[in-house]
Amino acid sequence: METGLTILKLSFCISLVVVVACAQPQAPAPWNPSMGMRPGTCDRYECPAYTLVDTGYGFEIRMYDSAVWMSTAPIPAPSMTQATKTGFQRLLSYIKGNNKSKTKMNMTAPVMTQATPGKSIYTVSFYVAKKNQENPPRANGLHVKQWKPTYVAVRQVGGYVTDDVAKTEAAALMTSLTVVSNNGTVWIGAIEKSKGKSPEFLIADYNSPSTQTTARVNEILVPFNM
Ligand SMILES: *[C@@H]1O[C@H](CO)[C@@H](O)[C@H](O)[C@H]1NC(C)=O
Ligand SMILES: *[C@@H]1O[C@H](CO)[C@@H](O)[C@H](O)[C@H]1NC(C)=O
Ligand SMILES: CC(=O)N[C@H]1CO[C@H](CO)[C@@H](O)[C@@H]1O
Repeated sequence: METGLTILKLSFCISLVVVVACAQPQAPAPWNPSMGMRPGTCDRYECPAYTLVDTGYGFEIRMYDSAVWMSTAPIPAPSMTQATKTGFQRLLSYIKGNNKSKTKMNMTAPVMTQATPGKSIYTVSFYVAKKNQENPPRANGLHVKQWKPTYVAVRQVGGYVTDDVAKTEAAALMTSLTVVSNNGTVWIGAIEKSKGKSPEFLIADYNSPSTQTTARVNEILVPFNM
């Protein structure tokens, strides 16, 4: 009887433990847990420079150098993928010389898309090649954005990033940042503190439209201040 009760108590405890364990936030397994996969496009095109600050399971913390980016005006679109395509066409035309000084510029990567929370409006940006950083040609409908050195939490994602994938992966990135990193830091605190000052997240697309699904490298970026 006594033993029976103990077993009952024990199994009750075990099921409690299981319930508690299940209630913990669980990030989907990262596509690339080791991270640090250099997108192939960065061998052909100039990519913005950064310093790797820290790594952890499914994330990287980078410090991007100060740089000039070119951004579209907000684009209303039915989806992020559509907005990225539309924005990319505008920026491509810009670097091909459709600008006020008719300057041709080198292609760069990635194309960054920023969603406006709760709205189907997106901003698409492009890193300006080093040669044109000092004096980026102006163009109708495009804005020059000077980025200060910025901390960014990054998660790499394969395939095509739809709005739903972006939301799931951004949430997974946040969950992964609640865990101690390789250098012993828990980064989520700094990120939550700078919420509101930085955009929620950006999607970096490194692929040309013809890149096979399996070879596509995208990144979810969450900028933050320290
Ligand atoms: C593109 O980059 C190459 C190599 O850095 C450079 O020689 C060339 O002048 C650049 N072209 C333009 C249009 O900026
Ligand atoms: C981890 O890296 C960050 C950024 O360089 C640094 O601020 C922090 O002190 C490091 N933490 C440890 C425990 O080394
Ligand atoms: C998009 C844009 O601003 N295009 C301009 C590029 O430069 C030419 C020539 O000056 C202008 O006609 C375009 O309006």
